[in-house]
Amino acid sequence: MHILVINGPNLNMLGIREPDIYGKNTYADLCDMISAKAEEMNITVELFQSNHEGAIVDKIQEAYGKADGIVINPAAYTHTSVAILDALKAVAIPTCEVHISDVNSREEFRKISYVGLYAEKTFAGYGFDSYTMAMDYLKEKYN
Ligand code: CA2
Repeated sequence: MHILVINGPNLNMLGIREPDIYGKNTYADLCDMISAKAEEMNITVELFQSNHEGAIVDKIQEAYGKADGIVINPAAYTHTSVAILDALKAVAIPTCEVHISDVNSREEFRKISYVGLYAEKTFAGYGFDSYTMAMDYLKEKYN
């Protein structure tokens, strides 16, 4: 099984600011944790982070026929991007949406998720564990 993990804008800044919301660990720590989890699960994983909406759309399109699952934290694009939603629908790869923080207990605008209209499951508010929970879910259902 091969899973593509996509992280959206500003998540490369993890650990640098707003530790009260996103924790003290860095993006590199997140990548290490996901890679270790993939090894333990005996699956392969590709990690991708971009601050650019179009680059995320390109990456989703490239996954067509290659990835068995997508774990995506679209970050701010969660709440705005019809383009990312359409790309996910186009490739029709099983997808989980993840968030580090509990988006439903923050500002009103964070309660709206375009990606969530396609994702079959959302894990939000579990810190970095949201990612490993999504990986477990996809493996259990699709491997
Ligand atoms: O909780 C999440 O994972 C979010 O996707 C994070 C996004 C936010 O826009 C979503 O509503 C919820 C923001 C990511 C920005 O990350 C930063 C990390 C360090 C310093 C500043 C921002």
